[in-house]
Amino acid sequence: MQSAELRPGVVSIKLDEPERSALQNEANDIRASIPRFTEATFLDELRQRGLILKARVGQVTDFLEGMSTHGGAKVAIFDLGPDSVKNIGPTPTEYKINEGNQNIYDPDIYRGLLVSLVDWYGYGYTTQQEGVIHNNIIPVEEYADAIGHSGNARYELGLHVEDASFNLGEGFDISPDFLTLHFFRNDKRVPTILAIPDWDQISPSTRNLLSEKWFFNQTNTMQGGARNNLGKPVSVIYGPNSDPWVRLNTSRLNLEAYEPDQVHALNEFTDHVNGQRVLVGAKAGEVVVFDNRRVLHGRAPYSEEDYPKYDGTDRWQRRLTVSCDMSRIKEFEASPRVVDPHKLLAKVTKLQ
Ligand SMILES: O=C(O)CCC(=O)C(=O)O
Ligand SMILES: [Fe+2]
Repeated sequence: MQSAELRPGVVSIKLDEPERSALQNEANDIRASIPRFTEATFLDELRQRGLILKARVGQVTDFLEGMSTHGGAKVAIFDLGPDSVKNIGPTPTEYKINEGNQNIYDPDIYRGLLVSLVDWYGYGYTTQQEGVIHNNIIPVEEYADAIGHSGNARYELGLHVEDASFNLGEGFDISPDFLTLHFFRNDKRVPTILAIPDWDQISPSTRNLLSEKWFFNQTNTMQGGARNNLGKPVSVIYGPNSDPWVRLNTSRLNLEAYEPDQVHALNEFTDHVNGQRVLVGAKAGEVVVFDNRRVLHGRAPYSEEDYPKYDGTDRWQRRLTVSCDMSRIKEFEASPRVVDPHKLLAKVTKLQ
């Protein structure tokens, strides 16, 4: 593979021909059997194949293993080429999964193989998009004006780490380690926003305060909103001291609930990360992989000329959230690879 560091922590990757054809051969081999899979058994099958394939794409595997430690690259943009997203059909205009639609598209094979190289476990939520595992991130007319909803188009999707409110600490965490955003279509190159905190620029008092457990993340609208809040206070900053981890959704801070010094700390951190924003306008065939502990993300508003048409040609991103540790997730599953946040709530409640 060829890699280039676009800026600190952000790497772009192009596969070499042998790597590309190793993936392609695997994809060709499995394509015809897709109709007999569910999303979960499809990913199980790719997991088996990935564990064998990794010897043939050693460099890619090593790179992803580095990311897996949460100590390597923070963002990787894999260019799988336009051929990897051929024949995908029109961009959906709503989340509804029709009867008989298994919600598996050919290109899902490539991303599924990539995550399988390092045994990342793809999963979904009962509370999101009717419990599918691969989420369609698309503009949806009904949500065009909904703040904090990834289906919106009018407003920026504020910086967040995914499912911050479902991360309540060790043993109580169903939030993803990594996000994998596979771009099926993005002709206008509507950008994803990424932000990596620069900890040297955060004041020590803010860092200290955000490391204490008093903050309640609000569940985002796509996960059912307030009715799925779990009500256990957390620290915004956690993990290693040298390169801390974050759980925060900056678009739902609920500042009224906190003391002035806490509000100040939240504002300082939010202002900082907003200043760190980098725009990545991924193109069809690219998979953007990023660390959901060390990187915040969002999406720019659609400009007037890029505004969605809802006619099958709009931006289409398929997201798979993954965990490096499947046992952390399995404990809360309602069905294979689909977690139920209410099971997490039950565990929290039992403890109180
Ligand atoms: O649409 C994007 O680029 C990012 C949306 C988002 O927040 C997500 O997929 O989790
Ligand atoms: Fe997100």
